[in-house]
Amino acid sequence: MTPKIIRLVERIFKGDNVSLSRVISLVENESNEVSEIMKLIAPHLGKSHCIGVTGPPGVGKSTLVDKLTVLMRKQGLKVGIIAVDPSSPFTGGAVLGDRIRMQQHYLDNGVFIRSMATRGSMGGLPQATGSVIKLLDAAGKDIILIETVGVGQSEVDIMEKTDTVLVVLCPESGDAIQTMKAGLFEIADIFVVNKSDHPSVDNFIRDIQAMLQLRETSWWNIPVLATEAVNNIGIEELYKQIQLHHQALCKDDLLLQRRQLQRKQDFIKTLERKLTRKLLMLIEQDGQLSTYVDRVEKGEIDPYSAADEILKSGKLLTDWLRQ
Ligand SMILES: Nc1nc2c(ncn2[C@@H]2O[C@H](COP(=O)(O)OP(=O)(O)OP(=O)(O)O)[C@@H](O)[C@H]2O)c(=O)[nH]1
Ligand SMILES: [Mg+2]
Repeated sequence: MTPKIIRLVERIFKGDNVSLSRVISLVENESNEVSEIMKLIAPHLGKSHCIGVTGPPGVGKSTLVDKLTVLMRKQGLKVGIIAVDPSSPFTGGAVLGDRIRMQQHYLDNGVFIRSMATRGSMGGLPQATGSVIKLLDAAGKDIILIETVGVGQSEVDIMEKTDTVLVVLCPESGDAIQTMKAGLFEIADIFVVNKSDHPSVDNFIRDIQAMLQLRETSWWNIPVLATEAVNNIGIEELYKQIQLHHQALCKDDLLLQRRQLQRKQDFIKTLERKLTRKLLMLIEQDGQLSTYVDRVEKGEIDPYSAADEILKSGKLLTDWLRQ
């Protein structure tokens, strides 16, 4: 272990947000120190309550995160916010009003805000998201809020990485059926119908409740809550439900099971990433392997037979992996 890295990680444990920012950048840039950092923080994980806030663009996710943060800070909780969205007000890309609204949190040492771009992640969450959550957890944040725009692959990702998922909709965001199609229905622990000042809010809520009744009952009754985030209406009830969900998770050991599953998936994905990187490197360097690539390119052998031959030749594979 490098003393410099050990010192940096120790500063994170003490709650130093500047060091935390630096390490997050290292992780985002896939720097060589990342493995060492992740090893050092591993024994300190699992304390934060991680909340995903997802939904279509413009439904009021950032406004909700802002208002929830105010309540959490009133309780003295340390809050980490990850905004996976380049146009979010957290990144400064949005209209002036939003930026002014967030400024109170920027001045508050108990709130750490970080934005991440979705580039290169094939529609899912950025690859570093899981590691950034861990860093915030190790830094002693009681609550981690992750705002993502609910489109495509990110739904599954957010469910795998968080404890409680809020799906935020608004009556303007299309009908409830559309939401179900978008894959948002399966992942919600709590439905938030924001912009409840909209005239068709009651119908919208009824539609969602009707669809929820078709689902099998489980250990948790998914609430459908109306909020008007911009005017701070319904936020306390929402926070109460978030806490109830967390308590229910803890009571039945479900949180433990969810964490175990997360660790398993994390391990498999890390291994997969490392093996892929190694394989790509070997294809460049190893004569025998690049011959296979050549033959596949020329159509002399089909990709499946080539892959099978390589895998069957156990010795070749172990030699390669050892390199
Ligand atoms: N009428 C009304 N407007 C709201 C409400 N909540 C938020 N807004 C407004 O809706 C707009 C979008 O809010 P954001 O919080 O930025 O929405 P978002 O979901 O984070 O948007 P993206 O991050 O761009 O997907 C802003 O102008 C808010 O002021 C509400 O309850 N009622
Ligand atoms: Mg936003």
